[in-house]
Amino acid sequence: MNLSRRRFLKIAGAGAAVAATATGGLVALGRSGAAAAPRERGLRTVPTFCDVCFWKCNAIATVRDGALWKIEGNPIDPLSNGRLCPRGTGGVGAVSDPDRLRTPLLRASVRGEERWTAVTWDEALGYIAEKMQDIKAKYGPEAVAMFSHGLGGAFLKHTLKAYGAINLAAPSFAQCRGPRDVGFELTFGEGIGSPERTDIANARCLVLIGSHLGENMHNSQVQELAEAVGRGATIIVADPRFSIAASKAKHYLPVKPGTDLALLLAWMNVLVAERLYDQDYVAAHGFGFDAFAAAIASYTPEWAYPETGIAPEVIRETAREMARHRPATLVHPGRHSTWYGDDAQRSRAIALLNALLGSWGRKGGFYTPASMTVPGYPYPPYPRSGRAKVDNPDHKYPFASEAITTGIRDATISGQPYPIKGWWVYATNLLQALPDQAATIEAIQQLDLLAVVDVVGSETAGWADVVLPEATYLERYDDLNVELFRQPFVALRQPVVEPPHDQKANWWIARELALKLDLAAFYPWTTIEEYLDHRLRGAGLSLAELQTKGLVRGAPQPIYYEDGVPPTFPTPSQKIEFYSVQLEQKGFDPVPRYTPPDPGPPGAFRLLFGRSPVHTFSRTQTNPILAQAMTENELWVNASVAQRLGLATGQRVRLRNQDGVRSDFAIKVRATEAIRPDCVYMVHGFGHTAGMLRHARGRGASDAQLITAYKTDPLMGGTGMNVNFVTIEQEA
Ligand SMILES: Nc1nc2c(c(=O)[nH]1)N[C@H]1C(S)=C(S)[C@@H](COP(=O)(O)OP(=O)(O)OC[C@H]3O[C@@H](n4cnc5c(=O)[nH]c(N)nc54)[C@H](O)[C@@H]3O)O[C@H]1N2
Ligand SMILES: Nc1nc2c(c(=O)[nH]1)N[C@H]1C(S)=C(S)[C@@H](COP(=O)(O)OP(=O)(O)OC[C@H]3O[C@@H](n4cnc5c(=O)[nH]c(N)nc54)[C@H](O)[C@@H]3O)O[C@H]1N2
Ligand code: SF4
Ligand SMILES: [Mo]
Repeated sequence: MNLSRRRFLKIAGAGAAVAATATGGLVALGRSGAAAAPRERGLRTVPTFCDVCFWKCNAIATVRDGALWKIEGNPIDPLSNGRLCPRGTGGVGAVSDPDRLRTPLLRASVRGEERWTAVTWDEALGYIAEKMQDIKAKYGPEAVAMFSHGLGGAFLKHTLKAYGAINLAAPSFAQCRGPRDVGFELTFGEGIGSPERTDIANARCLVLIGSHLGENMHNSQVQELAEAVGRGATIIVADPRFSIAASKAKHYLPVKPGTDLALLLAWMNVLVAERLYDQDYVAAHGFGFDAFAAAIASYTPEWAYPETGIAPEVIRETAREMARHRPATLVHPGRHSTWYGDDAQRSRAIALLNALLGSWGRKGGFYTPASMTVPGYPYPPYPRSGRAKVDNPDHKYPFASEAITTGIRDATISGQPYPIKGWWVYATNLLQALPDQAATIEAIQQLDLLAVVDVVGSETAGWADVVLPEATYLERYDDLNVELFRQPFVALRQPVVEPPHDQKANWWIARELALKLDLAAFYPWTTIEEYLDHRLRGAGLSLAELQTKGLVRGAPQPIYYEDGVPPTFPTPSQKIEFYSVQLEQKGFDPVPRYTPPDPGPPGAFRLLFGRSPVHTFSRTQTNPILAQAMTENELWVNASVAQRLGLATGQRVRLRNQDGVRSDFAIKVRATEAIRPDCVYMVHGFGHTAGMLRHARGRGASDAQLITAYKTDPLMGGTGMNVNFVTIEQEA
């Protein structure tokens, strides 16, 4: 197909399904629904799994008279135990969201102006395929990169790999859990994964460092935290902000932001100096303990006090409390761990503290997850590339175990080590998820093609050449979820209702694209049902069974050392590495060493951010049900600071960061004792600027806009984002 821009504009004239203005007020009219079918009557239920976040709770949706009515937990689901979080229940609003994309859109003006032409799927995918073939001819297939987040990207990744693409990344590594997984891999040989292998259910002492469970609503963990509190487990929370978790804690440590590594080293110092650690466990499984002990000998609680602001007695008392309950003392590894740029080493210190407590592999600590064997679909092999990936040239970050989004962005800007000319963006809003928005836009300006697949018109979609509207998770099949958890299971996502307009499922988009790229050999199946049934039959199951039950559980397996799991540590020494020779060989500290954080400009506050229990990142603000639960975010400011600055709760302010960037929109002050005076805090995901997000635009402030600075982790390329400082400006 050869469609020029002119032809598209003509189509707009004829089809005219969308009217848009440069100021961003897009009115998507879409096509009218299909010819009226006889209306469905009565109630029916459909099991599926949630996609409002990546915990993937199994759910049962109820349809009443043909319309989606409610979503509840699936009682046979070990993840949700039959109960969803507020976002999962509010997922109903994803279907009725008034800001949904309705039809494919082609850019009709300069990038970022959000002027669009409505086109057919055939035209949109034809245009993209032609651009991709041009890029391949000029620069090679490696010049098309893909960013995605979540399970829904699986089929598009498959098409792109078949095309020859090798640069594929998700923000869940370098902007989220990467440092944590690398820190644990360096120590135990294995990462934490998702869902986290944390046995909160059986912990007698739970230590949360930042991890704000209760606001971070990852379902199973929150349920287990509530149970742990109920049965009197000791909770220790270190957080500059008095979080919901802190309100349940026996010990709350209002640690100075960025000094957690000092606290961790001092805790380890106490455990070793007072010989409170699990000596049998360390003797049996540890490598390099003596060198480790020598390296941390100077990190006493008295040393840590001026760094962290936590009194030596409190550090000693909490360390002893941890030792009292070991090995059922779980120092939670957190999830979003890209904080200060020293994050892999901080996470390694968390791993080492757990190692001293003997909690890895033990009940009440970290279990060994179980999974079922469900074979993949037999595809032809992907083409092999002679080029290296662009995100981590010359292994600059030697311990990066996944691709680095910001590395692909850097390569797109510099054209080095080779040009990147196309981006596919699936279910990620790069402008809200990556630090330094200006750099993301600069990279986009180098592209010949930016194709975005989303359910609503995100900021990133606003910069696209082509925007493709996806059916929501309640309107489509996805790939299977073969879960790694305490109890193994395989789960199915399946359509509950039909997409209301011309939205399509990712698998359909991926397959149609492949056909247009002459890659039919990579799609031996025609319908997704065929694909899913083939995979399930390989595991002795069937699609029909999963359609009825939603999930099938596998046989229970031992998950603790004490129940027969063999302790194995796939590190170079095959032991728990208290001292890391591989780090030393690459020029890094073999035992974590503390460097104080940059204090920031005088008079400015460190900008911290986190989660709301009723929203997910920047993806739920247009959902009418969840928007009603929380319309905008607030700025937590210490009460005495607020008084000094003459700020009252509810007053609207703007923020200006160290680089002079001023927040586009005003945010309400929440003056509170529940935060330290040296920092401010907001929930991430608000302050949308996209014109297409008519119902979320301008509500609250965006942390992402103010995160112009970031500090890169030298071990693995993660972007520490808690390194920005703001001053508060009163609105006239
Ligand atoms: N400033 C700042 N940056 C952060 C974070 C932060 O707290 N603050 N958190 C970091 C962390 S921990 C993570 S994991 C990442 C998260 O990063 P992302 O996953 O990129 O999160 P979102 O910004 O919510 O972008 C998700 C996009 O997917 C779209 N979407 C939702 N459902 C569907 C669907 O079914 N199909 C398609 N095609 N699209 C869909 C949404 O509309 C939205 O545009 O961000 C990281 N970056
Ligand atoms: N409702 C809801 N739940 C979610 C998500 C969501 O979008 N919505 N997203 C999910 C995802 S992908 C992730 S990664 C997780 C993120 O959730 P967590 O892994 O819990 O993320 P953190 O970055 O630890 O959370 C921020 C907390 O850290 C504190 N903090 C900030 N700086 C410091 C510091 O220097 N030291 C210490 N000790 N604490 C500090 C903040 O005050 C805040 O309480 O949440 C998950 N759960
Ligand atoms: S934790 Fe909540 S939003 Fe996430 S999958 Fe489970 S129910 Fe859905
Ligand atoms: Mo995350």
